Amino acid sequence: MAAGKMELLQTGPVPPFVEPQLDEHFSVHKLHKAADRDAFLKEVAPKIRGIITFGAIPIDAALMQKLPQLEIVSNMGVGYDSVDARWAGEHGVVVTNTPGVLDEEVADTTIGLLISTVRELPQAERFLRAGKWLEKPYPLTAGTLRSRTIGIVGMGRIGKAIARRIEAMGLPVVYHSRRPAPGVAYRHYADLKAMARDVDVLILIVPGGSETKNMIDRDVLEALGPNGVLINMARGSVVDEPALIDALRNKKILSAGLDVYADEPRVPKELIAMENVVLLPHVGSASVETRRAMGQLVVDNLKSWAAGNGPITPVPETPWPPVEV
Ligand code: 8YV
Repeated sequence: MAAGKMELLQTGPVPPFVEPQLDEHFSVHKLHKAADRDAFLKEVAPKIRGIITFGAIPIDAALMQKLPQLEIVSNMGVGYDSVDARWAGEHGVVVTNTPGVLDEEVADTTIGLLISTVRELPQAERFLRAGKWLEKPYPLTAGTLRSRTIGIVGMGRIGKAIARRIEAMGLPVVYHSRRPAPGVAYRHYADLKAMARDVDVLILIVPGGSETKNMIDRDVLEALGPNGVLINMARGSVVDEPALIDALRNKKILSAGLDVYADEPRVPKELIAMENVVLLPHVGSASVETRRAMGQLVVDNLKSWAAGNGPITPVPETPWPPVEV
C-alpha cells in the first residue's frame, strides 16, 4: 500500500473492471468483506476521505458522522436515494452520481419490459419450453400496445429517452412531474391521479426517496383501471407494494412489469406466484458496456477530487463549487 494515496471506504462489491483502477489510485478498505464491520469501521474511520457506494447499504448521517475526514461519497448509479445527500451538503461532504451514461440503456430495458409485460413474452417463452405448444397455441394476449396512451412518471434524462422510443412506436405520450419539464412538448399533468385515469400504461422513472415514497398507491392503481399496466424502472419505494399485489390479484389492473422492489433482492412471494407480472432482477443498466461507463465515472470523480480539481458530476444537493448560504 503506497503512502499518500487517498483512503476510501468501499461498501459493496464493484464490477471487476473497476477494481484495478481503484487499487491503482486509492487505498481501498472493503467494509462489506469485514467479518466484524463495527470493529473494522472503528479502525479505518479516522483516515477515510471518500466512500464508494452502490446503493446496497445506506450512507446515512449515522455512518458519515463516524468519518471525521470524509470529503466525498461517489455513488455508482444515477439514483442516490441510499445516500443522505442533504446531510452531506450541510456538512461539507460532496456526493457524486453517474448521470448521462446509462440513459439509453435503461430506456432500452424499459421498452423491453413494456412489450414483454403487455404481450406476455416471458410467459409465452415459458409455455414453449414446457412443451405446451405441441398441445395448443399460446392463448391470445388480453393486452396490446396498440391504442394505448403511455403516461411517464418523471421526465428527466431517462424519461425523455423512454418517451422518444415510445413516440417512434406510434403511441401518444403524456407525463407527470412536480413541474413541467422545460422544452418538453408532451402534455404535462400536475395531478398524478388524473393522468392515471387518462392513460393505459404508467411508466415510473422518478428518483426514490421520501418525496416519491408510495406515490403509486391504491388510489392511483384504481385510477389506472382494469386495462392498466404498471412498469416500474425507478425504485421499489415509489410503489405501495401490498397495494400493487392487491390490485394485480383482484384484477384492478391488468399487469405489471417490475425491475425494482421495496426490499431488494427479496421479491414478495405473492408477485413470484403471479402470472400477470414480469419480474426483472434490477437489470435496467446492467450491461458490461454501461456498467463500465458508470464505473469509470465513479473512478474519474474520485480521481478528479483527489487531484484537487473538484467532482465531475456532483448531485444538486452538493453543488460544486459550493454555494455559500
Ligand atoms: C444500478 C440504478 O443498478 O443507476 C441507478 O440508479 O438503479 C442502477 O443503474 C444501481 O445503481 C446499482 O449500481
